[in-house]
Amino acid sequence: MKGKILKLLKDNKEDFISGEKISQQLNVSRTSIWKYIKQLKEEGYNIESVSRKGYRLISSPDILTSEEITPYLNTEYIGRKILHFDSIDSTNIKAKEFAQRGEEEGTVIISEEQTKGRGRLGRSWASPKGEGIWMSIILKPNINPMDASKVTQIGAAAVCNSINEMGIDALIKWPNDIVLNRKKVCGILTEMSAELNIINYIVIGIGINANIRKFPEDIKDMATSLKLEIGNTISRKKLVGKILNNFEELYNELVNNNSISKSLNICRKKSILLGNKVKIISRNQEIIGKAIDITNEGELIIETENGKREKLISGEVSVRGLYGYV
Ligand code: BT5
Repeated sequence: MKGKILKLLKDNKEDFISGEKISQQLNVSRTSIWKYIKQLKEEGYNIESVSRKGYRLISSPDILTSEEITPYLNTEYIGRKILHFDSIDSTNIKAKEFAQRGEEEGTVIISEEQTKGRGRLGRSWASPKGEGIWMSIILKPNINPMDASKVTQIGAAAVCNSINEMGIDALIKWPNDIVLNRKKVCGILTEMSAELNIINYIVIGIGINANIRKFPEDIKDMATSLKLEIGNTISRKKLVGKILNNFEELYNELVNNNSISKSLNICRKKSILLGNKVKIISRNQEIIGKAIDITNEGELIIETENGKREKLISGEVSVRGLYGYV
């Protein structure tokens, strides 16, 4: 009901809408309307109330709720349900709990802040309040569990495309980073629950440093935000809308045609690695070589100094350039 009242206010932004009209249109009592308006005000909506005239929405807060994101969506099922939190440990952890309990494919968990944001291999992810996009999408594809890492490539392509659509020239560092001016602006963490042959669910967590102004000392040299690079505050809800739209289109190719060719084309075209010398750091060794290509399966091909070619599956290794971080 709160969402419906908000929609009425948004649709009548130019004028006051009377309590009576809201009550008639939504079949809700005047007292309830008053309570919902109070809640909306607490969430940061600036709503003018004038007796005998009614209510008028003056401004909306910059929060990533379903009501704020839905107007930017043209998806069928991705993001049609958004669960928004003010502060939680990690959207991936929450998404896995929901997926486990039967939550449908496409549901998105977003939090303004994560207190235990997670990176790969138990690393942590800085997720300050209101300054980033910390979200996870629940997926239930009918694909081979071996192909789950392809979802990371889809996510990277969707994020990179969306940032590019905002006129910002981001690149992809295989397999899971988006990079701007040689610093990390986004990380992706794909997690899965599966049996031998079937996937129970996949959770793809996307963390974007949208409007972060200052980073902790330990990552300040490798991390950046869109705001720091372009000098403007960006609209987080618009960017979330774009990402979910792009994601659905690219993900549909995987579920319908068992292919990620569109995503891979973006990953290749926007790769910061291809053609460059890179250092592969795996658990027990380091390899130096040239990044040659990304295969149709999403693996990175490296040519080592003795001319040998190696295929790397995402998640297996970290890739760093020889100079600096990327
Ligand atoms: C990643 O791991 O890049 C995956 C990050 C995924 C974060 C999202 S946010 C929503 C969802 N919920 C979660 O709990 N996680 C996902 P990895 O490649 O392992 O990189 C982690 C490393 O990046 C850390 O060890 C730091 O060095 C660095 N780092 C931490 N926070 C960062 C930030 N905000 N921006 C850039 N780099 C960061």
